[in-house]
Amino acid sequence: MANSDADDAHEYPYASGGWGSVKAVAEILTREKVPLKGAAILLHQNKPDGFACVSCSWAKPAHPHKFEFCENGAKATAWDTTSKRVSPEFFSTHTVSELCEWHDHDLEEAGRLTAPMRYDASTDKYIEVSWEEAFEDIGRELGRFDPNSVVFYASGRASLETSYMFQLFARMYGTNNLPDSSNMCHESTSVGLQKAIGAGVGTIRLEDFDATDLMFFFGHNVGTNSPRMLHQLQDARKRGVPIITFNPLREPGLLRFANPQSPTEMLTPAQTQISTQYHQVKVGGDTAALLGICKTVIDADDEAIAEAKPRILDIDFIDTHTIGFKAFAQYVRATSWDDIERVSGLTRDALEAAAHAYMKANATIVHYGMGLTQHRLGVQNVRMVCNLLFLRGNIGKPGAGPSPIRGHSNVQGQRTVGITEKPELAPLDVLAKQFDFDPPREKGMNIVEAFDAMIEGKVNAVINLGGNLVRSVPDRARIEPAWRGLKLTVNVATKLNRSHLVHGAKAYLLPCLSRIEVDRQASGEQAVSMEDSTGCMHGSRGATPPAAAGLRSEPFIIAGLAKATLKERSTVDWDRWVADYSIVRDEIAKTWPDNFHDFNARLWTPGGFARALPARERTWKTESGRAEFYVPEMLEEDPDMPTRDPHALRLTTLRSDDQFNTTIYSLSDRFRGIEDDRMVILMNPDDMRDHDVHAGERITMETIATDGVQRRVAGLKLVAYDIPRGCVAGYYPECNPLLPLWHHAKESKVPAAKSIPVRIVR
Ligand SMILES: Nc1nc2c(c(=O)[nH]1)N[C@H]1C(S)=C(S)[C@@H](COP(=O)(O)OP(=O)(O)OC[C@H]3O[C@@H](n4cnc5c(=O)[nH]c(N)nc54)[C@H](O)[C@@H]3O)O[C@H]1N2
Ligand SMILES: Nc1nc2c(c(=O)[nH]1)N[C@H]1C(S)=C(S)[C@@H](COP(=O)(O)OP(=O)(O)OC[C@H]3O[C@@H](n4cnc5c(=O)[nH]c(N)nc54)[C@H](O)[C@@H]3O)O[C@H]1N2
Ligand SMILES: [Mo]
Repeated sequence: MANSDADDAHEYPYASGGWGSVKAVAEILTREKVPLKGAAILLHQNKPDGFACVSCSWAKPAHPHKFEFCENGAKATAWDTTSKRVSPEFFSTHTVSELCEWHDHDLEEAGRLTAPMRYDASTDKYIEVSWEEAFEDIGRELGRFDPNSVVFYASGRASLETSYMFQLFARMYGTNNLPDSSNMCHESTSVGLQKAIGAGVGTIRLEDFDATDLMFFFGHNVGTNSPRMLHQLQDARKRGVPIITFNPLREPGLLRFANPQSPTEMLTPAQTQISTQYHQVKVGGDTAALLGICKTVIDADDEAIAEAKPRILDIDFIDTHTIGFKAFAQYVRATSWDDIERVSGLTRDALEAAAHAYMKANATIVHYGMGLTQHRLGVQNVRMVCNLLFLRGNIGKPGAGPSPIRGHSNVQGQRTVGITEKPELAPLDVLAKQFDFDPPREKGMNIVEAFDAMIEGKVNAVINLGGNLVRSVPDRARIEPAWRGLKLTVNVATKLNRSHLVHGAKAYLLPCLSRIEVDRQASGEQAVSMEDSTGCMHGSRGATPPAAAGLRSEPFIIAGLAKATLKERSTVDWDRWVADYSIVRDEIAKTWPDNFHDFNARLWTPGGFARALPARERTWKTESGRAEFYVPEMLEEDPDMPTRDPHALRLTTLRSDDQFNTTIYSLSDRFRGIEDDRMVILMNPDDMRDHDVHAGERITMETIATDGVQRRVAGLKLVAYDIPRGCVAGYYPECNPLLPLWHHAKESKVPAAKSIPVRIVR
């Protein structure tokens, strides 16, 4: 069983941050040939009047550090400001079939797209077209389809302004088919928190870091995926706040941090220990682990009552604000420690140690990421986080609350401005009045439903606002042929990726400005905005010249598509909106006055302006009007796991230190000590012995499923790793062919990418 002491972190050669970080930034600036002048733009990153980083969604403080960016944010900036170009000449020398043979990394590494292109079947090449031609042709095609056979996908990077225009375009066209990257990510949060606290988002803000006494970290790799947050963690640690981590892998970024912005820490070996307890929970063991903590707390409260001591539970909060406590407590009492230990892979002692810290703290935050949401029972995991918080009233008071750490830089904001396939989440009546049209009322398709429909031949076209779906979604071998069967694929993108090459009968590539770039329209330079992980809205202004004269902004492209498709059916003056984005912000404010009143006036508020969040004030917009406890359906998070099969392994899929989702910066993973190879499987050495394989061997992995479909990935090199027995880890997206489309979270339909039942092929 895994230990719970984080002191023996010395086996790792690197702390996150530190000199390794500085070196990695220098390397990518050189590799991408970012002009020196360009490197200076890093100083504008995440500043109140600068641009919002295109990487993660972590909060941007009112008083930023001089360098308010991290290694990975700098890489993302370098990736966009590269001096390499994929121009029409590039395509004239490479056929699409040839490019299909390229590695994903090489496709994006080739540089920024520069001009609108259409696929030409006779030459098997992309050829340049004018923007007008592209819009006209796409509009004509869309006019031929049933709107419900068209999917409008948004990857979470596009601004609030662009996203608002995109959903309005889709709805005026006639569909709620508005899936977004959230469907593969924090949808379990949107569903779970909505039911538990009546808000689909976390409730903490930056100031809560100063008031908290304890933080939990479940299944998020902060050092790689939201590194700027290390500053707040480090400050809290300096105040003596414990951090308790649950993660199957000992992630260096969760162990120690050397601040690359602090000269003293860089010159001396001073590093902050991040996690004070580190629990290597089994993959899929979090519900059981959380339950073990709850059990200790409830038992201690029973004892306190018996001995007439002060209560451990916040009984006032439970009585006034919640329902369902009794049933939950009954379930907790009835669950045996044997089951908790078996499923979590952690000892009772370890879980009691976590519980004791929890019982001492007056205010606790629970941070979590994909390690909780991407499971068959991912929604249950989120509800378990709430159960734990409710026991001691840890929500709606300073320093306490659930903290889902979002992915893409505006993924939370896209939802806030109407990108959703669920009609009940969009203010359709308001939109109907505001724009004098009849919005579609039937439910649209989420990602899993859209791909199911595509496999059945029921989808005609996909309009992608960013993203790389043939790589990011499950079941590659089944979805690629379906994608090729589409009549039309339209990709608004900055760089070439696989989904542009595996294309529909008619295919367009519409290259857009990155938000790092100056966006000049008729009324002058434009700003856009996004919402961070803590529900604060920020303005963002581009700082570098556009990568090419032929590029257009995302609002321009959406408006062009909308005009050509909707023609006289449209009641929006799209040209006016494109000329001046502040008009779009005024419209957003009209649709959601609570969140966005005085939007333009508040756009540059240092630290952002906060959305309305009733749960923060202990107002519960749930069905019962109270915060709702939840009784878990089962301890095990993966009902598909054949737990009695001795060959079965649980595969979790991860990001490396050198990628942004499907964008692979390099093949190495510095923190995990893996060099130049992403086709790897991390495995416990004892499991290797039992499965009769050895480190360095290349194996074929296959999915265990009863649907008759063979899902295999060959050429995976085994790496001996400190990971719980029975669990293995591989990289996303390389392992996605192993993930069945139907293996997704109940209710939220998030693909269960963190627990795939697999075995080694003999
Ligand atoms: N540099 C960089 N930044 C990013 C991204 C990126 O790719 N690169 N992606 C962005 C996006 S869209 C997102 S959603 C976030 C993703 O950020 P994360 O939420 O960190 O997602 P992953 O990297 O997939 O890793 C999840 C972590 O969960 C652990 N884990 C795996 N299975 C389990 C489990 O069953 N239980 C527990 N407790 N832990 C588990 C893994 O060891 C890993 O540390 O980051 C965002 N930021
Ligand atoms: N197995 C497994 N699968 C997963 C996950 C996992 O952990 N494991 N994670 C899931 C998660 S959390 C997510 S969020 C999804 C992400 O899935 P996607 O949204 O499909 O993928 P991204 O890699 O974020 O999209 C990258 C592409 O976006 C385009 N792009 C970049 N910047 C811009 C821009 O400014 N504008 C526009 N229009 N385009 C731009 C570029 O062309 C780039 O190639 O993957 C999911 N899939
Ligand atoms: Mo994500």
